Amino acid sequence: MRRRPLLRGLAAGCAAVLAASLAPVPPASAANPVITTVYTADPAPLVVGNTMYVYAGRDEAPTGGTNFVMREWHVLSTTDAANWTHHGARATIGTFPWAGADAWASEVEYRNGRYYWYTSVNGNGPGWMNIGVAVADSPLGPFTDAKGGPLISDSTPNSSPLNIDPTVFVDDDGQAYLYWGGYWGPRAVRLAANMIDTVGPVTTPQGLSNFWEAPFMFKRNGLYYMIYAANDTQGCVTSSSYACQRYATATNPMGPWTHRGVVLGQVSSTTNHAGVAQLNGQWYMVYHNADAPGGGNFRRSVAVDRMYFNADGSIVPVVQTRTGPPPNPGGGQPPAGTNLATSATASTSYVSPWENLAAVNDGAQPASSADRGNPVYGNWPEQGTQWIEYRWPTAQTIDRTATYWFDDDQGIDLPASCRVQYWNGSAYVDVPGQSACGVAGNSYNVTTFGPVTTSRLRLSITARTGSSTGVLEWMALQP
Ligand code: FUB
Repeated sequence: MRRRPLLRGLAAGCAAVLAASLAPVPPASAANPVITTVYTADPAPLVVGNTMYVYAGRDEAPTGGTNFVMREWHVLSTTDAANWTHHGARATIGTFPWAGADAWASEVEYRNGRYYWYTSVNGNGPGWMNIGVAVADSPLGPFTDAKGGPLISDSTPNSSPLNIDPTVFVDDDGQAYLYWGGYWGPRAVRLAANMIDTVGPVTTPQGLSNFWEAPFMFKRNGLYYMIYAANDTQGCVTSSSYACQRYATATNPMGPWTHRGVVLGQVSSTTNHAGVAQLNGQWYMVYHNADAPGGGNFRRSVAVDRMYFNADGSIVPVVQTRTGPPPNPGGGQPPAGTNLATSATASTSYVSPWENLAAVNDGAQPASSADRGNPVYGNWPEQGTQWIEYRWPTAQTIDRTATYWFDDDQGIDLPASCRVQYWNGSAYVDVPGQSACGVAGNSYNVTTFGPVTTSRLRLSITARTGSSTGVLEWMALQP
């Protein structure tokens, strides 16, 4: 097995197990690194509603240390990508009775009401690093060992030269995939529905050019993305002791992958480990560096910055900042007034069978246009102009509506345009004098007009070319 200086400091023998500290620390101010009270590394984000949780290992190496000293996995969270709460250690080596050292990179994935924390950890048995899995009913735990032994170990057929850095992705059809690996050895396998067993052979994914370690998988607009650490000097890093993040895309979750370039350049620590998530409608990369006071290669800290996509799905290389992103609270407050929509009967030109028309007037408060925390209305795969409509048993007087659009970043996009209409006794016509029918995401779009008295109000929605549309909430307000 080849080793390079980057990982020469192995914390073998670190059997001390620290009790998890469950007391949250008050929000830190917006800046990179996001917290400086402890050193944190290998961040993996998970968005639940309008909260981004980041699962990270804790670096405990002393000043000048040349080995990893890692015994705990911590949780950080934010609702705006700028202000962070440190929730302390939520899992430790002691969470896995069969393990003894090296709480290396991890990731949490949600499935069927449970949160599965996949970890790199050194077992007490033969071999070196393993993938373990703990489970909890909440993103903050308490987490307990889900399996009683490693999910992946050196004895797993075709395992990686270094079994570390798990990334788990659950696709829309419910199939889960595990990728992991180090020492240039990426590996992939399907997971069973229970999330703690593998199904089928371990494969070696193709196309992850210059893969070194630290894969992270996500999906956007139907395309699968894998970011991963590479350490080549062909456009990646100045010295192969360091690493960058390259990325590849695929139309199948098991690959083959097409390498697309560097997405995060060299950072101030030798290791480079990152994850990607969308919060309140905006994309972010979390990664680590050595920028905290007293920081170093074994005293790393988590940072966050915005991530942008080009129209062709390629990623604009992330710009590392010391300020971090501006606050993105998302949501937006609904306009004041009596919402007559909640007493109306809704109908539509089309609703996808797996979506729910009742979403439009259920009174739920969206966290963002991507929020699936409450029912959503969508009309995929229909395109062109679609409509939703309210009817009341008796005429109502209305002078404004407020629309919160749904945008799943896949087949459903923000619309090109919309109009508010009412039934004039023989046809639907535009409500006269209406202000612009807004199509912004992540907020309520208020359309005002002179009071109209009607028992039938319609929102006519015209999609962007090639897309369908959706609505999280459509309010009809009394003057
Ligand atoms: O933090 C320990 C190891 O360093 C991780 O597992 C790797 O990804 C690298 O960041």
